Amino acid sequence: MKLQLEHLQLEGAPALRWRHASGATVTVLLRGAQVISWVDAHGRECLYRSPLSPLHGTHPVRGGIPVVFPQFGTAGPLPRHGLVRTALWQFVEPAPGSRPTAPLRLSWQHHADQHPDWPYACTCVLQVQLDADTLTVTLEVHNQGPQALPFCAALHTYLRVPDTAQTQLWGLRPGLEPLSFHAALDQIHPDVPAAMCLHTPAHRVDIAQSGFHDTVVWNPGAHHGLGDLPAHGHQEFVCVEAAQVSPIQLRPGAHWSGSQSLRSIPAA
Ligand code: TA6
Repeated sequence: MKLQLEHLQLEGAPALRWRHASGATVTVLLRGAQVISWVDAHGRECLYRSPLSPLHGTHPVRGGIPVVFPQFGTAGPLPRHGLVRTALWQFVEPAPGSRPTAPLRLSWQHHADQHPDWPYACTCVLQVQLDADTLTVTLEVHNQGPQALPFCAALHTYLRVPDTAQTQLWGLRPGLEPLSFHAALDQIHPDVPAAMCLHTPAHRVDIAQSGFHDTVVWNPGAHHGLGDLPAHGHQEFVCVEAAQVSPIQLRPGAHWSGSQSLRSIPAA
């Protein structure tokens, strides 16, 4: 299926939108290579984005799929969740003759002298693969320096739900009761099996990950106090994040990649 590519400005922010023949679309900001919208073939917006979070400017956009790299949270000297989610990425033009369904790629390059607290040379590529009911996002890291590259990473996915009170996350661990969302929670689940499901009465999203060892589940709850989230915004999303919270040491010249695949399935 051919993907139609559109370059656009959203609230003054450069973005790309790909449209699948099924009608599904994905929209990605060049800033942060952040997916900010995924509409499935049934016309359902599957990701949450806060109406109080502008797309332009310097603050991270709250919603969609923020890319976390090379630091997770505040576990290190860099800004929370690292450097790349507010950086300008470059769209990688598809090679001539590449398949029409080739994943779409954006790249970010860092030189060892660019940031005193992170003296490493690397290139990251974010790949976005869109099908009728599935979105797969892959983060690739290439260590271009002479020493091992230490990093953590995550795809910090905000899955939109009608009401968190009627939402359950299945499959975090075999035999574990599904996770419900009646209060703030911020959980790191190591070594998650491959497949999970975010279930609501009218819809579910099957979630699979590879390369990332952990899954982080987050909802800020009613007393979130976040200036870029409406008072009741916490009721409209659950973050299910493919994450590598424990640091990876990537050998010189080596590559690493991690993916999250999301499949949107209306209730029968
Ligand atoms: O992934 C969960 C988390 O680390 C939470 O602790 C919370 O900080 C959330 O990420 C959002 O972080 P942000 O910097 O986007 O507000």
